[in-house]
Amino acid sequence: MVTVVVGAGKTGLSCIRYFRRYHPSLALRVLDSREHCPGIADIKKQYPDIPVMCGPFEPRHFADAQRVVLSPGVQHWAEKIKTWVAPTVLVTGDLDLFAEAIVGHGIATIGVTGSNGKSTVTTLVGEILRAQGEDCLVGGNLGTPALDLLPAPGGPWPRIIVLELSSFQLAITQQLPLTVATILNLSPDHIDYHGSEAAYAEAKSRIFRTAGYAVVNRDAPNLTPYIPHDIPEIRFGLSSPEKASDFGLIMDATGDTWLCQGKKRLLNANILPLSGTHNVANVLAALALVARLSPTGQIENMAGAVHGVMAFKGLPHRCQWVRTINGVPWINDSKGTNVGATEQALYGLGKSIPGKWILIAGGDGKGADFSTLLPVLRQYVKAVILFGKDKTIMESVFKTLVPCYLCATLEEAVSCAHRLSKTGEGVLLSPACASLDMFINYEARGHLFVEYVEALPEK
Ligand code: UMA
Ligand code: ADP
Repeated sequence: MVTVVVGAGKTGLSCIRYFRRYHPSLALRVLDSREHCPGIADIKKQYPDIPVMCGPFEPRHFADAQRVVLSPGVQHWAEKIKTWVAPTVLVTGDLDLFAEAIVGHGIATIGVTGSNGKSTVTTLVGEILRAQGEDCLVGGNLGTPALDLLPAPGGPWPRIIVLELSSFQLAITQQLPLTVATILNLSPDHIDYHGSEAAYAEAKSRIFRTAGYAVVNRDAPNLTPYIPHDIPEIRFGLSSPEKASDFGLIMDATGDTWLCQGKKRLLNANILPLSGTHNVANVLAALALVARLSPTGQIENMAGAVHGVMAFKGLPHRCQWVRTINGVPWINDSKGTNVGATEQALYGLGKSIPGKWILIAGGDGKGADFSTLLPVLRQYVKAVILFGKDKTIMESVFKTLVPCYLCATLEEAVSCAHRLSKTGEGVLLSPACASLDMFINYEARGHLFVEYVEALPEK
């Protein structure tokens, strides 16, 4: 009998490492549906004894399976694979292995999902905890697979693990005990993958299935059906906190806005290093998650927490300033991979310049409804420059409202924006689309954008 690891990407590799360290006697097989899978060479070199098969999945690959572990990018195969194996065979994801491994080690876990802000909040929670002197690790969808956060057998365990969790990962996870969990927000994404907005939301809601506490965004009423009633919650939002345990904003008599828990002032909102109201929400969510880890539900070491928030200047490719040319700021928001993110980037940056923005967008739209961007385009955008697979779909939605320019490449889009821009305006790359039609990932897209912008002549 063999354990079948499906997917030879980062997750598949982390599963192999985990099995070799924790269950070295298990027989393994690795499958990947791609004929040319990027991870194969590494696996063959490091683990020459493990059979690896590339190409379409077939029932024979699973005939002798005793367990199947699916990577997030192939979780939609779960139902099909279940028909190929005996009913007793577990078909799960890497997070189920993680859940099994942490039993009895007394660690606290925080889970963060949502359509946007996951990486920012996950990283910020880690920064706050570390600034408070806590022993904590961060990973999951953020980049380091959850299993790679585990120590070698017999090694020291961290006290806290913070995981960014994607809808792909949650859809396949059966049981992940989280001390505190949150869905930050919910806007359409990955519709092509999950089939419908409801299926996407249902996958996200699985984060609460075995959670101890829920941190709830009170500004997101569309999340209400997905919040369980049987676990205690604390809430965050951009209005005044309703309860003493909740997080929110309160304006003082001098007009300063404060991040507060109940009526207790924590931080002045005007001095936060992260810009945009969406980032104020992200900081409130991170503080709420940290508070809920403690038995009192309060932030125990506020000085450490403030230090952590103030030291965090944001992650690359998220509304990151690149250069100012002739009074025109150029901003890289390559991580704006869905309409909700681009909408918030534009609302967040909108008023920061005297003129309007030139938006560079496009790529793989994942079946999204781009018309939700129309109100923010009307308010803040002078022109949209489109490139990538879904550029003509986007043009058909935007063209009655703003001038649209179609380009074959990102480089051409950057030149076009340079030509159109005037002092007082700004240029924002926030594609509202995935990058995979033209780039390896959003980071490669962001790096190229920065390279092209840095090469532009002064006007
Ligand atoms: N694939 C196949 N056949 C296979 C296996 C994978 O075609 O047999 C394809 C997938 O459809 C996908 C790509 O290969 O397009 C990568 O899939 P994967 O499951 O092998 O990915 P990993 O390399 O294991 O990386 C995954 C996450 N990727 C995805 O969910 C697609 C990474 O999140 C995550 O950092 C990593 O695990 C560690 O936990 C990236 C991501 O894009 C950042 N996530 C999506 C997002 O944030 O929107 C969900
Ligand atoms: P994720 O990991 O969920 O993709 P990130 O923290 O990487 O989220 O941020 C990606 C982009 O999403 C940012 O560049 C910004 O445009 C947008 N964004 C960040 N936080 C929020 C939020 N709380 N609400 C809406 N949009 C957000």
